[in-house]
Amino acid sequence: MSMLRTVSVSVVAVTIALAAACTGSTTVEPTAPSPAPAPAPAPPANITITITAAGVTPKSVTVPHGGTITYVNNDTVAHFPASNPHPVHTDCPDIIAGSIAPGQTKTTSALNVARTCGYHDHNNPTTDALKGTVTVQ
Ligand SMILES: [Cu+2]
Repeated sequence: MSMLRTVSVSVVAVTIALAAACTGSTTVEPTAPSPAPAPAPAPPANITITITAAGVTPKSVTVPHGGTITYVNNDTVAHFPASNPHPVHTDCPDIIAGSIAPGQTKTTSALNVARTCGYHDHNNPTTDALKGTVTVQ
């Protein structure tokens, strides 16, 4: 009798221990997976290209899909950024905003075709400082 009681108590104790272990395992949260590194922030949707007597800055820009370019003419003469090739400007006509008077700015329409385009100043088509590259993502 006493032996049976000991066995029964042991079984109960083991059952409680297993239940506790089981319960314990459910309360331990699995280690959360490390969050993926944040992607690089997208470039701003509007990119500014500044034109001075020294040339265009920056020489190379990247525009997100649907973004625009604003040309700022800080020179004392008109400039006319235009897609290559001169004089027909057929590569990327959407990056053309027209002739820009001194002190004025002009903004393109939304650029929706992913490609890389060279441009030049249509008024000074051989001036390297006024040439640049636009990449539309
Ligand atoms: Cu031209």
